[in-house]
Amino acid sequence: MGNPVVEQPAEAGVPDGTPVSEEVLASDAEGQNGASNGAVKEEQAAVEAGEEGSDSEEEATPEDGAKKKKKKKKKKNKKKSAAAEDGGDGAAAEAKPVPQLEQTSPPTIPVRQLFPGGVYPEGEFQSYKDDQRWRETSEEKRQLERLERDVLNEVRRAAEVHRQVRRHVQRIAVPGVKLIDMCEQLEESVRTLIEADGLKAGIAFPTGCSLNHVAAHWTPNAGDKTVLGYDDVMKIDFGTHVDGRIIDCAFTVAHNPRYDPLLTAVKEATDTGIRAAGVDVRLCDIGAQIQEVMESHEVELDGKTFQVKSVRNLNGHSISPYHIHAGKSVPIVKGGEATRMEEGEFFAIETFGSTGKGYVREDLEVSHYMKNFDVGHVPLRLPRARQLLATIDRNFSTLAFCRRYLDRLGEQKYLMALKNLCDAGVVDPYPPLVDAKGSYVAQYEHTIYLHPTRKEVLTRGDDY
Ligand SMILES: [Co+2]
Repeated sequence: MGNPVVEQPAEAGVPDGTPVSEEVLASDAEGQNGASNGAVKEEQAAVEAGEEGSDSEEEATPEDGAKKKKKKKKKKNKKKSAAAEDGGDGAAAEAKPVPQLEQTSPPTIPVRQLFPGGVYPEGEFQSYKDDQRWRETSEEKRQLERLERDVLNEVRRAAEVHRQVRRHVQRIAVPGVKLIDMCEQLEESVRTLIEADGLKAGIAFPTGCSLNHVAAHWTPNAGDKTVLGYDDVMKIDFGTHVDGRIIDCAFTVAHNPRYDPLLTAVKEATDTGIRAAGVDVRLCDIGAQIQEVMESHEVELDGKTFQVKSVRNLNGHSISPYHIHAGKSVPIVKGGEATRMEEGEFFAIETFGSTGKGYVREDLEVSHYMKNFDVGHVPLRLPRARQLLATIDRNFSTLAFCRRYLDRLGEQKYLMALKNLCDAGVVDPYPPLVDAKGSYVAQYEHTIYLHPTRKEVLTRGDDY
């Protein structure tokens, strides 16, 4: 999910945290536009199998391939010698979980049933840079890593649900599809594959399907008739969670090949951010590298050449349980904060490239809302607002939701009560974020985890 920068210079900033205006809330805009030796061996086996298995399902994306292979070569030698010291029999473990059943199309089989062993596929591992590389062989760090195995396994289940659902969405997101139908299919698939259960597992936030100059935070409200067109650039941004551990991952759909250079720019920018990320890395350094790559690209549309701009007031973010924007922002331009990433943190690395101003403002009808994470109990006088808050607490807690999610719970005529909750500061609205009309914005996003030893791109797939 997109994270707008809060502190912006005077210039028409995004009024994050300001009281909700009537206009923003109710406006009916014109639609959108263990410690045992065995565990060590298992790990080594995993590494080795990953290196040797040329036909493993977890291959890198084509453009990453060359680099990845090079890295792995180096690692391989190191690990091999470690395994030799150990007796070198690290071959036993089933390193790569392989589904025991084939997913249907559309997807209907819970991911848990596809992996009866209860072990879910790992994401793409990347080594930290130079000064943090020692972590990979540190016994202390490796021990710490074993302690988090079970939590990470469940997060990987959420990531596998994301991969399988997006596979399907990529098939149905064709010109002529009604966006509301596409979203509902996507959301139903997530609920089924993750075995949605109250706050224990489910959808993590509204399905973004923002078009063209709309960068983020747009999903259809009830009755919306928007249909995908051949010339549209659509950002599909959806989230899954298990026990509040959120997977936040997005891609862009564009059928007209004229946008390919724009999509390539953003994909490379996001991969640059992921490669730059790591324990002790300054957030501002990541932003500078992302911008450098993003803005080295151009795209020609209707005979005019545009330099692709990083959208300067959108950024990636840290993620903690039930808290999508947990406090740290990962800029996508230079000049950001010097705060550092830390071991054990989850981050959504997302970048947005635009042919417009490279700056977004709030516009259009609101669909996205989220309870303020830091607000405690607020006494509410109006019974309707109290009742709506009970529904929100029970079904979403501090996870983001949209109007359609309230509709399907049977809530009716709730807009005034929702506005009351926003005015009281209990809930915040997240209006669509738009660049200049006529411009095009693309987005790619992955969720990463900073393990004690290495980083893991949890949401990596063979698609992006
Ligand atoms: Co995000």
